Amino acid sequence: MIDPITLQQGTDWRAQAEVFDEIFFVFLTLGTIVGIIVVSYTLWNVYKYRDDGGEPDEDFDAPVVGELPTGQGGPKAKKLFLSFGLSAIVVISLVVYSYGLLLYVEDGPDTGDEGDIEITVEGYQFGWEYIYPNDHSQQNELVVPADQRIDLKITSRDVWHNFGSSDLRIKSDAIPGETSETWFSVSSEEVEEQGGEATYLVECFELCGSGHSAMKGQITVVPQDEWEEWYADTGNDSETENSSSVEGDLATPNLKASAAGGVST
Ligand SMILES: [Cu+2]
Repeated sequence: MIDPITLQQGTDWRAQAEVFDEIFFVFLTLGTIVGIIVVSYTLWNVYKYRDDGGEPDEDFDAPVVGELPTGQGGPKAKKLFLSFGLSAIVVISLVVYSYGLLLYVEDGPDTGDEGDIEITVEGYQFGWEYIYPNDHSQQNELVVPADQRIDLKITSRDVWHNFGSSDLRIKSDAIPGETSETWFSVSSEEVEEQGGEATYLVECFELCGSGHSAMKGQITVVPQDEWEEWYADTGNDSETENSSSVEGDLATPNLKASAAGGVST
């Protein structure tokens, strides 16, 4: 289980990973509770109404086709409405609750004056190219600052791919001619915890050809000041490598390699 990634302590930013883990936990807990109640009640009835070999009870109010079950002596259909009512309350609350959280996942946190960083991700057979706002582009390793909202515009230059990172709980289609969007953010606390550089595996989640399983990349999150220094250096590089090989790119996925002009092949 991956630790939840908390964001910007003191603000109401939450990482997608944290939101999805919470939804998962709530559904798992409720599902377990409802499951235990239903199975226990069923077993209890199986025992209560077992065939004990005796004569059938004349007064037994058996259900009749086309009529609401009355229950034994109680008001009409009391149990039926009780179970329908309870299920409706549980289901409707879950829908409202999840919908609210998923709207947040869609829109992302409000960045205020801070702004966000918009990066274009282009999938190709077989790798990822990241294009920064200053037109700097590099293959397979995406270097971003901590405590900042990163917006990804994802597309493809050949076939359908799907850009995703399980750790960050992000995943989005990469389709030629179309752009899909997602965002993520990693806190500086998390970066510190991972020793000054937080790394997350990127994978392709759409079978896209023979190199699909090797179509891996990496998201590297570094402290703000370190990133700014690195980013300033990328401004004057005009190279756009068009390597189609993943090999070697991931061998040295560290900041120093990228600072020297993109991860080279
Ligand atoms: Cu792919």
